[in-house]
Amino acid sequence: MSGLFITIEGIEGCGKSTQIRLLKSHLESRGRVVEVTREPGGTPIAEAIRAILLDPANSALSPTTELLLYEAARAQHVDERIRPALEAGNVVLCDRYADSTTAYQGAARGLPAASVDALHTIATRGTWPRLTIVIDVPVEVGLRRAGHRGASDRIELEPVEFHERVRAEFLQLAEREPDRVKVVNGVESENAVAEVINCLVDAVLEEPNSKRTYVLGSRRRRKTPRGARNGQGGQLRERDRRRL
Ligand code: T5A
Repeated sequence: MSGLFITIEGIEGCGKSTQIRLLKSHLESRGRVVEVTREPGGTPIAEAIRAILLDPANSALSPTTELLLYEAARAQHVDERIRPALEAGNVVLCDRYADSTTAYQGAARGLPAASVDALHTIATRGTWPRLTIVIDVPVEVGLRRAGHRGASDRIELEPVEFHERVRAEFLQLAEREPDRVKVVNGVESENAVAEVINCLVDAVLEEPNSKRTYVLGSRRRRKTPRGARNGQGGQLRERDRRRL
């Protein structure tokens, strides 16, 4: 694949959509064809799954069902939209991707990391971003910004501690995969945040094509041992990965 896959992550209201809009213009000014998409969603089927996932009326959704629905939406999105765009040589800017599942369903809901990773392998078919930008803001800032938009969705209604666990996991992801995951301070002004992101993206654009897409089996692994979060999870994960 010759395209460039970039994902933007962070807690609710951190400024992802705003920065994706600005980054799209920056990339287009450099002559790149850019496809903007989001998760959950990005295709009609995945958007239909999104409606189920975010509807506050679906409070009975079990954590396992939630996990499987996010991954099902992702599988459709990868096959129908992300891989074709990358194969066409485009830049794909995706508002959230598999790291969100690791943070929300894994760390915050407490589902086993081994199961989450195994489902990532199936849903992404090894399609991983070259660059993931985590826009970091304190939870109260993110929720306040998100709150200005009006009615909260099902996940925004989770308690503050849930969002703190999400934020902590995004920061840990950056420590575990420093080459792929970069943290940007989202409390700065929109333009100041955009400037930092543009620099990070420009650095990747200057790399040779061969470095640009990530395959799960070759992701640069964590400094901290697997299973640090979930006890036996580390061993299970390695077993699962070998089997898949
Ligand atoms: N989810 C998702 C999972 O649980 N598992 C998964 O696997 C996946 C993929 C998706 C939900 O699903 C969950 C996570 C989410 O809860 P969503 O509608 O996509 O839902 O919600 P969010 O991703 O949280 O998107 P938001 O629209 O809430 O936030 P954004 O895009 O981060 O923020 P943005 O850019 O819309 O900005 C929010 C407000 O802040 C202002 C903007 O103008 C806007 O008003 N703002 C700033 N203000 C001051 N300074 C800045 N630097 C600012 N940047 C933006």
